[in-house]
Amino acid sequence: MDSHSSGLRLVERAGTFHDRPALLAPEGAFTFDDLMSASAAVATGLLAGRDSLDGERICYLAPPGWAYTAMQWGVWRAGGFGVPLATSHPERELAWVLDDAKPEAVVAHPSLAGRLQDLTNDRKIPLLLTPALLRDGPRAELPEVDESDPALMLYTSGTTGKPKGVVLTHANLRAQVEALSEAWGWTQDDHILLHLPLHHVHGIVNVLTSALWHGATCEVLPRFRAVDVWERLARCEVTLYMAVPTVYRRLIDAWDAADTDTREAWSQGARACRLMVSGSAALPVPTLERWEEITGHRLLERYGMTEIGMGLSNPLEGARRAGFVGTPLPGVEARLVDDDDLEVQEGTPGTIQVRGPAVFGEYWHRPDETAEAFTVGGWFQTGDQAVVEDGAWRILGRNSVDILKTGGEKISALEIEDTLRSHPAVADCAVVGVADVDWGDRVCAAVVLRPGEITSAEALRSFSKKRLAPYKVPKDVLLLEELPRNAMGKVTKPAVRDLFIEENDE
Ligand code: MCA
Ligand code: AMP
Repeated sequence: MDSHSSGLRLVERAGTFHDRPALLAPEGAFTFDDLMSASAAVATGLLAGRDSLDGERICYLAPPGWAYTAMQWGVWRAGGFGVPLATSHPERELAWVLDDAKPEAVVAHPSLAGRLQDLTNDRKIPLLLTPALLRDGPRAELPEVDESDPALMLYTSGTTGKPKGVVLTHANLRAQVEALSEAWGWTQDDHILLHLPLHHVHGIVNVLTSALWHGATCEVLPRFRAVDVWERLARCEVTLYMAVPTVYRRLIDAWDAADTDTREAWSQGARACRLMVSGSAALPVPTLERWEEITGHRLLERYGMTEIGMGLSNPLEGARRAGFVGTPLPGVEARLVDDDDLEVQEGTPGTIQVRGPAVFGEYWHRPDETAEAFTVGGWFQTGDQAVVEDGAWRILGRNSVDILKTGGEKISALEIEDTLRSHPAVADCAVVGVADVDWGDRVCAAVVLRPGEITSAEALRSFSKKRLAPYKVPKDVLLLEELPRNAMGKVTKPAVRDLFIEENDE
């Protein structure tokens, strides 16, 4: 019998689900008892004789699945502060997180450890491997963990260039999960499919943690492939599905490309689900409509953010209005304000502010940015604009042109510009998001070269690829003589965007 760490409601609940299936992962099938046992082993290994990790950061890098989950829970049960690393990130991005989070140890799955070897050596951080931590052996007494302690650090892009760490406590995570529990009707009998990256709230909280909180089953795919998702749905076991609009678009394309019998089997499988959710970026109405045609499901669109978890959601029962994200979830206070921070009336656009137990407390070691993010009364300023019409919220866009959303990934145009400017041939550049049916915002860069320098769009893309997460790499690069500027000499981003639209129209 494990010594269940108490204090964490998530872990206490898991202790009551015993031999119910928790994860169907690429590594095999695992019950809640397995998860309790493996996470206790991980916690014991991380503690190495100490009473508690006392909020020390532990970074972990593992493919989505069993080792990842056992690691996350092990860090929590040892009193640690988990920092999931992104499997898609090149060394430069991983280095940024290590230097910012300053973990006491990094844990890696053997298949990914090579990426961290030099980084951890240079920084003298111990690099541990998942099999060693998962090994069976005597278990330590695990600490009491306070729910106000930090649980997860998730990196998010802001207007200030480099990503910053959002500190979410166990209490924040619990509030985020509880807000969705009733709203989306979770039960033990749910079976959810997971292929979203596990360094974001969407995959970690809405899918993985919510499933485990409810004693439901989470089936993890090694990566997203449209055909794999359809084939899993076609088995009629999945009850819940959540994804970003780009994924629904890809699923529609795969369905359109399939033969009649396959289409029928796939659609039938999708119809067996009880709920399908879209979020992380605006769901185009044509995608919503086409999905409804082929599966009978009217997608439930909701609005969230790393700093707040989920804020607004269409209803489980009742009308889901196309183009709208519903109303505040239970436990979430939300309002719309004008530039003077005064609440606006229904029908008037404003900036969304959110308050409540799910909202984060701080950006890691960034007191100034934390203070700027909140306004009088403890309201978090999301930077998103919306309007309420007939009681439902409609997202209008962001206050900043420099924050883009591509395939559900939030990125900073300024960070990409800084990277391009570090290329010796680049004199100046401007990165913009151009509306795109597949990606939402298509990342495009207009670049002016230094006099006499020669390079190609492809060379600049591969330069970026070595330094940035793949989703930040500009899809289109336009070499220009000069950037469009206003009378003050400032680059006019809407004019840059128009250049790409003209280019595509040709
Ligand atoms: C991959 N690529 C991308 C993206 N993903 N480019 C732009 N935007 C992206 N998001 C690049 C690849 O590196 C590759 O580049 C090319 O695009 C095609 O790759 P492909 O294999 O087709 O892509 P994929 O690996 O299938 O990924 C597409 C994806 C993925 C499945 C849509 O991006 C994804 O899972 N997105 C979800 C992200 C997410 O969970 N966001 C939630 C955060 P090349 O051809 O040059 O090699 S938001 C959040 O958590 C809040 C709280 C919320 O509200 O939910
Ligand atoms: P992230 O920082 O990655 O958590 O992304 C959060 C941002 O995604 C929000 O601030 C919104 O701009 C955007 N977002 C999330 N859900 C939606 C949605 N349903 N419609 C439009 N934008 C959304």
